[in-house]
Amino acid sequence: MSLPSLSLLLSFASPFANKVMKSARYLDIPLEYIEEAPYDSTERLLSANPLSKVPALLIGAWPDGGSPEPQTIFDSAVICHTLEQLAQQVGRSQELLPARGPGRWRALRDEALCDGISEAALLLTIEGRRPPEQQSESWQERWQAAIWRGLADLDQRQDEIAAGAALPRIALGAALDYLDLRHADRIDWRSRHPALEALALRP
Ligand SMILES: N[C@@H](CCC(=O)N[C@@H](CS)C(=O)NCC(=O)O)C(=O)O
Repeated sequence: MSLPSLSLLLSFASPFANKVMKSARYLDIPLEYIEEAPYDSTERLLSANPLSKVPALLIGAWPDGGSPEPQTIFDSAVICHTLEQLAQQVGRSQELLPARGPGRWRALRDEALCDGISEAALLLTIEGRRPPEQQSESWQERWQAAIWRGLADLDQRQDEIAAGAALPRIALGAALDYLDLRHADRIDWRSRHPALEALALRP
């Protein structure tokens, strides 16, 4: 069995797209990248995701025919879980998450935690682009506090996470990359949580 054609609509700055790109590399699945500016809401993006968000995955034709119709998948968690299933179907041995049981639930929780850090960091970016007089100090403090609590929680459980599944560590790598890209001035995570560098997976 071979893989269908796989195209990822993405913005290279998006932490969620970064997570999907890293996961695909980890699974050794080739993706075609199609750059989209999500805030332009192009027809192509809207037909893939009515929410106008990246990343979105276009699953095209299967080379051997007789397989499912082309379809689009979002959001990043669903895309990563789908890529893992495709990888298994073609006999790849790498695993993003345990198949079932408490190990899977813990990994999904920690994927959500790292995605939540990325989401709070994204909200900080968007807020920072509003005119200064419209920016809310209290929301920015709340998002920053959520980021710091999330990072501290991962740091405290570093042994458990290091011994666990790949996907939360990939999602952490994407979140930390995004913090460096957009918020290096105010979120110096390396000083407070130096152990996170080695915990993050960046295939
Ligand atoms: N939960 C989604 C979040 C995706 C997301 O928020 N993407 C941002 C870019 S980083 C976006 O496309 N925003 C456009 C918008 O909100 O209109 C995921 O994991 O894929």
